[in-house]
Amino acid sequence: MSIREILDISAYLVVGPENTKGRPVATIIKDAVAAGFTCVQIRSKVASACELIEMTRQAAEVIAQAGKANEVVLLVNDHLDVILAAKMQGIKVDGIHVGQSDIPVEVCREYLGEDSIIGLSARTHELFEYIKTMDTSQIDYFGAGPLHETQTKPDCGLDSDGKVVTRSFADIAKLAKVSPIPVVIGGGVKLVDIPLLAQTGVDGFFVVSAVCEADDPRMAAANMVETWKRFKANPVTNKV
Ligand code: TZP
Ligand code: MG
Repeated sequence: MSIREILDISAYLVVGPENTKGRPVATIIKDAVAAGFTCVQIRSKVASACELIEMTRQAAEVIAQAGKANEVVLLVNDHLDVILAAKMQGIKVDGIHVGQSDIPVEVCREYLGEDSIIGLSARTHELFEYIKTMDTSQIDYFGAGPLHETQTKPDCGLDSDGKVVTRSFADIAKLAKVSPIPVVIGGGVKLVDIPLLAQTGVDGFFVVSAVCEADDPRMAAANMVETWKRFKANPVTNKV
């Protein structure tokens, strides 16, 4: 079965060496995967291509060691070249996550082939326009947000007036309803947000700091996964 068919973005970790409080990226990924995270994206604005390839190798190893190579998806942010190099070295990397000003989706698809995952992020209001006007058939999911302003990516949601525009649960629910492809929401997401987010109808949440900066990343990840599952399974009877 194609990795695109088993894609599960319900609990999605984004991680790079600048996010882990000095702890190895592979250790954080190991904890998150053990706790039930379903998707991992390597994202770094400081690491070199070589370092990114090495991080991807280690991430693939810890996912395989957990017995989840065909279950947990491994993606790299932006760097198509890193993914191609990693694949040439036999590393199991499943696809790319790009923003609207990164390498175009069509180019990613051409180089990565039909059996790779391509995620695209954009501001929530831009996604409404995108859905109306663009062909989404080459994209596997949308990343959107921010739910809250976040120090991890201070420019997330920044408008032309220099103000950060966050998204309401109502906006997110509307996006979930109109999107032809799965939607994952992030940007300042913490455990306390999970119940309402799960009830918007989106397919998942993504986090950096809530797990990567936690004193106990495994416990933080497990609490988020458990809460998400609980509120997805039974949104009405659970109390927020
Ligand atoms: N893309 C949009 S917001 C964001 C990314 C990578 C960072 C989210 O980080 P945090 O720490 O979960 O707010
Ligand atoms: Mg990008």
